[in-house]
Amino acid sequence: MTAATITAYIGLGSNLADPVSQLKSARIAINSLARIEELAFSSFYHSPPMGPQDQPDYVNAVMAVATDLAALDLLRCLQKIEHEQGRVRTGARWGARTLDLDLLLYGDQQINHPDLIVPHPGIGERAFVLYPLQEIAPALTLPTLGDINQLIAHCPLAGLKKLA
Ligand code: ROI
Repeated sequence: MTAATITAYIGLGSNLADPVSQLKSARIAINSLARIEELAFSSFYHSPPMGPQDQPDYVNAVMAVATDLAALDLLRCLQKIEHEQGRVRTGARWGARTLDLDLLLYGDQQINHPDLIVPHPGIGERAFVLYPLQEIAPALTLPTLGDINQLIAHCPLAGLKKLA
């Protein structure tokens, strides 16, 4: 990778069609992208749905990668993997999904683009993002949001459980 290598964090989530397999396949797909290298991958976490409750529980994880892809190019790659793994956007906001890949952080950059907001909105309050993120980046400072440990201190587990 070039000198312009950035550490990015990707949130993975699924609550349909064997979520653990969905996340394992997504990890393989991300690793087979050009110009991306995995740095770390968290445990899998079981989490009750945030938002509408009439949907299955989720499995979530967070992955750190080194990349010299531009943030929007990385986003497009992640969206392509979502579609390849059968994600259908039903139009229902916050509904069940086979695979959700969120670009959580891209180095220490703040991005406000019509297609991409980084840090990903809401991550400061989401147990299913913060706990796996802390597992792989225990000393992280998030742009605009601050110390991961401070965020965790104010974020109840909300039923989040690490899978064995
Ligand atoms: N809830 C949980 N627990 N995990 C998710 O990944 C997740 N993703 C979403 C919504 C529907 C907001 N709820 C979630 O997009």
